[in-house]
Amino acid sequence: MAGAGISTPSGIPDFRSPGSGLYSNLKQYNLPYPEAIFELTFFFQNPKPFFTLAKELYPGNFKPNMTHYFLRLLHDKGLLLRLYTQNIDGLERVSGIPASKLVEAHGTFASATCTVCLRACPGEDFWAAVLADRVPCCRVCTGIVKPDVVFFGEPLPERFLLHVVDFPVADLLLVLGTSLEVEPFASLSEYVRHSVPRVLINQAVVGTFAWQPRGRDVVQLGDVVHGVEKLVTLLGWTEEMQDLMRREREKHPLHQDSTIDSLIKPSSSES
Ligand code: CNA
Repeated sequence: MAGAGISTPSGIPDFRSPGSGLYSNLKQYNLPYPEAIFELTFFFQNPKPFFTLAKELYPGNFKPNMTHYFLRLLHDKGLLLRLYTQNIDGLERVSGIPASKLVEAHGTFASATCTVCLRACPGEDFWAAVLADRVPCCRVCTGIVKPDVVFFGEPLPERFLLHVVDFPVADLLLVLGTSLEVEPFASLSEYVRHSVPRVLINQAVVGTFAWQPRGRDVVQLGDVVHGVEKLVTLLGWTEEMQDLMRREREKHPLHQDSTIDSLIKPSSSES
């Protein structure tokens, strides 16, 4: 299970970290409250803040870090049953984990749909508009096109139901970089058998690790990359990890050296 904390080392802020989190940095958008950026009612009134965020998360602006590549290595070794992620940045896909192994529980920017006629919108149309600071509209009916990111109150993708078959057969649960505050995702951490070790690597003790800990829980506090590095060393996988990262970084050089700073500090014309 993964959350925004696995992508902060790639330069994408999480939601809830005080000071650096996205929610505490959205004031300049005059949102009635931070969560409004992911609410349909607000989106239809003013889609601009959301599309500013979308532009920042344009595939290619950020690259996976060691945590994503560690999960990829688990897959290469045949050890990854499934990766349940709350992230919408697509870095799990970029790291080379196949879609069949992924449950993007809160959706993805990889596809987009018209909010009126529900037709799929070609990615190139959608991104051309977003990168030009225009609100993307459907070619057919001119309705606003929204990426397939799950907003508050929207149903989760059908693949989320895979948890019914995955969690009872898992023999290890890794929980990485999440506050375990968003349901129903957070409760997945309780669905592995009680004999199964659960490993939390996070800045803070969260969710059931805090209020209903189990005897075989392991908690590694601090930076997620540091925690993963430690695990990789203990497993004796350091060299393989470095080889994989070297190969992948050659394949995926950054399109541009961007950070999400421009979202946090928009130009005065936008504020
Ligand atoms: P969150 O609620 O913001 O929590 C993040 C957690 O990660 C917190 O407990 C932090 O302490 C911890 N954390 C942050 N950085 C690190 C680090 N370097 N090392 C260790 N721990 C760290 O995020 P969740 O994912 O739990 O919340 C669910 C929301 C966040 C989902 O709906 C996502 O779509 C959404 N989100 C996604 C992204 C992304 O795609 N990268 C970014 C921001 C928010």
